[in-house]
Amino acid sequence: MSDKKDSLNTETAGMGRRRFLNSAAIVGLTAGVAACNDKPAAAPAASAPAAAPAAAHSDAAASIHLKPGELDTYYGLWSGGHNGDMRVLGLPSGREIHRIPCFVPDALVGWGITNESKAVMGTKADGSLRYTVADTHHTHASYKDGNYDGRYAWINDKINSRIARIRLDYFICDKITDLPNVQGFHGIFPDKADPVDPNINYTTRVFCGGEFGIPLPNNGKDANKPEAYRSVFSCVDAETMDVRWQVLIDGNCDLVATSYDGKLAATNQYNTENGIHYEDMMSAERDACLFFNVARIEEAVKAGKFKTYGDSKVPVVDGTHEANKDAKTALVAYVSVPKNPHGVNASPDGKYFICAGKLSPTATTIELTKVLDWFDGKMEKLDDAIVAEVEIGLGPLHTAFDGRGNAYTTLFLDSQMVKWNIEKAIAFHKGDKNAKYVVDRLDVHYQPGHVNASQSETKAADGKYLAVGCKFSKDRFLPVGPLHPENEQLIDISGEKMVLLADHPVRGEPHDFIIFKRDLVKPKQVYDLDDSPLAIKDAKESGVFRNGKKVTVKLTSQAPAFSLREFTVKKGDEVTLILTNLDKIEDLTHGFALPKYNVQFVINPLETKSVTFVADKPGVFWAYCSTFCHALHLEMRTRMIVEA
Ligand code: K7E
Ligand code: CUA
Ligand code: CA
Repeated sequence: MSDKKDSLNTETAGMGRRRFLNSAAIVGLTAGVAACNDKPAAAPAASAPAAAPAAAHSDAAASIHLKPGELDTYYGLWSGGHNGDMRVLGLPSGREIHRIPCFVPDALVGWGITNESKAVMGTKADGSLRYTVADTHHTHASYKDGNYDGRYAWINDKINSRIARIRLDYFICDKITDLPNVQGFHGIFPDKADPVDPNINYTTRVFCGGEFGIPLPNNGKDANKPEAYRSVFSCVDAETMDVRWQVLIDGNCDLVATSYDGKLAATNQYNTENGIHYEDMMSAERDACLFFNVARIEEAVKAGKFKTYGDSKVPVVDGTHEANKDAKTALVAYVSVPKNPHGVNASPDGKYFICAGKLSPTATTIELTKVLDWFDGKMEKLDDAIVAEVEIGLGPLHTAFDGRGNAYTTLFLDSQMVKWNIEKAIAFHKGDKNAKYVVDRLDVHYQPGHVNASQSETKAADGKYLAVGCKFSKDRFLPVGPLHPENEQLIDISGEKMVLLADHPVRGEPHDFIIFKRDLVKPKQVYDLDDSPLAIKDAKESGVFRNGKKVTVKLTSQAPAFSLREFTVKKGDEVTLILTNLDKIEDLTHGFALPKYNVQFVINPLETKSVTFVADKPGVFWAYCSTFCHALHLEMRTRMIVEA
């Protein structure tokens, strides 16, 4: 296919070197793997398209350069990778507007410093943080009527198996939950409706895929028994953030998708083999996409048909092959898909899940009504739910949609985006060999992983912009030493052909993101005093309040002064300082920085925060406002005096 592919390139510079690298990578990845050595020659390429017209390119490019003062039309919520936060972008400009700290401390807002943030993050008995590293991959937001409703977003931490919730009214993280029985928590997806109650047409559950098998319970006893290593699929309550239930499966979970009717959730699986080493994990020709029957699982939990492991009280139902042979009672269906698949994505028309092949050059399209037919005993062979399994290129990973029947899949090894038509792929699979399902190919730079389009995973997919997370940037930016940024590329998908619009460098390693219309969220810009039970509602309530060795300092801020000019404590006191910002004007944020005590945080209008520390160093300490707020900002200080 390479020759045909070359005719589609709009940029050819560097192509030879890249193709050389790719072939080397393929040889490494596919040694002894017949399925992958089959060049996807049968894949019909788009009919000899010319390079994108220059005029179209410059028009589209112009639309992403906003004039000063112009606002973007879309929000993007981006995984912050190892920074453990969520990035908020404006699109199409690609400007980063905000970062929401979740799993890792943040020096600007005092995340991991204030008592409130430590309560969310979790502390050890001595008050220190449990974890200060993270690896966020996947982020998704809550739904109503098949579109985002602006309530919540969620993001995972793969390292420590935690899920964080972000409130989209204040753009802050308000809860973090540990998943028990899980290591390598990877994919997340909220449900979009309740499987039983038709009145619940919004998100009430978040499903989480556990990627690494571990001995259950993981108590050091079965480390050398491969058969004891298991993975579970988890359901978290969207409101309480408690883990409702888990499903023990054969093989592993990777990424997650949910149906629009709430009946099905799915995870792709690359380690059907339950292998411990990578050679074991790629020994089988096919793996699976697992479908969870949500209503049946919840009935089984209600009926008490579950186990628990170790200290965890979370009910775990049996989703293994052995226990799920009878379709009429099965909780889980194992649909066979080619070798080590990656992403699973739900098409915006609600009909299909698409599982990308990764080590197979294919995308598998699974029709959801057929999976339900199997559960209902109306269709005998589960694999008949596969309505297309077509070759699209090398290393397919993730898929986005334009709402016009087209899918856009990243090809990691080919360093390309491929646009393909789902109904034509189904026709081709059925035997219509003239069905040209590949619509377009576009080189990206380089090795793309995640992809998402504006409104892609909603019923309101609008097919305007596509963002691609490229894992390697190589020569696309000024060199900055050995650690390269990644390259996020923006592509115009409003026409038949994809048009590359922009490169954006990004610090590693974001993985997933969503893009939605700006009017779907209505952020508040000022807190409410009642948001905190500790709020000091009147500056006159300020003061130092002693209870033995425990001292509470109550302080308010109003530009350009703190309510106390100074406060005195004694060496050895445990000091809890509570600060309310009584300024109620939008954007009037103050900071509180206390030298030598490792205290720094910001307080937004009408926000209250607190910190607790032991006054172990005698002396005078100038606490100052650390956020420029007023012409007298530098003068905005208070003195902490610690008596020896
Ligand atoms: Cu493909 Cu974590 Cu979604 Cu990365 S996973 S790319
Ligand atoms: Cu208050 Cu600067
Ligand atoms: Ca495998």
